[in-house]
Amino acid sequence: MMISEKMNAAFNDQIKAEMFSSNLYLSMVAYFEEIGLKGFANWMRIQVQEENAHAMGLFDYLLERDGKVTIEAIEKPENEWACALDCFEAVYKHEQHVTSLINGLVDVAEQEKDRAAISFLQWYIKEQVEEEASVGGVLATLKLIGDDKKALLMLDKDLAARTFVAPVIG
Ligand code: OFO
Repeated sequence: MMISEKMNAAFNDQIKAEMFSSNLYLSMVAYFEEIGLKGFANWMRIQVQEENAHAMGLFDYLLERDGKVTIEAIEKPENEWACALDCFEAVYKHEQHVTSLINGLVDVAEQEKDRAAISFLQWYIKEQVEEEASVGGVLATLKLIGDDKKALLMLDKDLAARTFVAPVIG
C-alpha cells in the first residue's frame, strides 16, 4: 500500500526530530568533555548513535514504502548547561517530548488506517519506554549525588562502560 501524503509528512517530521535529538546530545558530548566528565561524554556519544539509528530506521522504512524522504533544516540545540544534573533534567524532558511525538505519529497512522506503519512504530513506542527509563535512572542517581564530587566521579566511571549495540528496528 502506497504511503499517504499525510503519513509521509509525519515520518519526515520525525526523521527531523530524531536528527535534532542527535545534535542535542552531540552538544552535550562537547559539554561533558569540556568539564572533564569523560564517562558522561561517552554515554552521550552512544546516545548520539542511538538517535542516528532511530532517524535511519524511519528513513529506510519510508523508502521501503516508496515514500519521499525530505531532509529538513534542524534548529540549533542548547549548548550551555549549569551542571550534569541540569543537563540530565533537559535530556529527561526532551525524551518525554519525543515520546509524545512518537505517540502523535501513531495517531496519524491510526487516522490514515495505515496498519503497516502502526505495526512498524510499535518498536519506537517500546524504545521510548527504555529511553525514559535509562535517562530517568541517571537523573535519579544525580539527584542522590547532590554535590558529592566523589560520587559523581563514580557515576562517571559507570557511564564510561556504556557501549553501542546497533538496534534491530521494526
Ligand atoms: Fe530517538 O529517542 Fe531519544 O530522542
